Amino acid sequence: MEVVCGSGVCVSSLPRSSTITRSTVPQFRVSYQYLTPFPSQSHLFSYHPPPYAKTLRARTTTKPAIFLPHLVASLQQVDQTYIMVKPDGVQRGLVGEIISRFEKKGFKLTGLKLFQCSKELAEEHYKDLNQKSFFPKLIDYITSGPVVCMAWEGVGVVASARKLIGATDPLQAEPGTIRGDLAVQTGRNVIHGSDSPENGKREIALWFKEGELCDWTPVQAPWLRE
Ligand code: D4T
Repeated sequence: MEVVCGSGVCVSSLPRSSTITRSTVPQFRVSYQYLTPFPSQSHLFSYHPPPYAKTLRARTTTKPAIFLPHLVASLQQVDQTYIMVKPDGVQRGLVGEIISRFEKKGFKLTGLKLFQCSKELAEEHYKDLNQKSFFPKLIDYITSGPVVCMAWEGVGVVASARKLIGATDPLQAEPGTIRGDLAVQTGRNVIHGSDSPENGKREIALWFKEGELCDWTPVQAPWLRE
């Protein structure tokens, strides 16, 4: 499979500070307006020339090709993650500290509520673990008091949130992570974060009702992403 980079000038080979202009990539006009997110991965395997391409000396390829700007765009995909301050985090007064870490990182909060969850909801949330010996204790713990449910949005938010949270066992979690700084035991590890973009969507749908999420644009957005 070939990566198409305009006239053979590979964008990733340019110095970081390079501005991509017609002079750096003379045969195709590459501009950031083509770096918008695409809904389907299939877009990575085709190149649809801009309307004015007929006037340019267009190169054709018969091989399946990944067009680099499309690939870059796919890496810019906005994801959602479900973050939950567990009952120990609420009881210990860590809610503000935890929210603050995600805010300071630059992710967007789209849902937030204090909530006493039912046994059924906790069991559905952790259904993948229902054969584990610790499952009954886990359900008791999650339902032992209110939790704070949050939906966060951003490019790479799922993986980044897992890094901010740290390892499941707080004693193994790096200092600087939430669990590394604020907890000492797996059974009281203060916070949950979705482990994949798919689970992010699933868990947000599970914990939030329609109308509880807020679609908004933070004023700081242009100061976070170019
Ligand atoms: P969550 O899902 O709460 O974000 O935790 P992790 O993703 O980091 O870890 P996990 O799914 O393996 O575990 C879910 C939950 O179960 C508790 N647990 C886990 C426990 O009480 N004893 C254990 O031995 C393990 C592995 C802690 C987190």
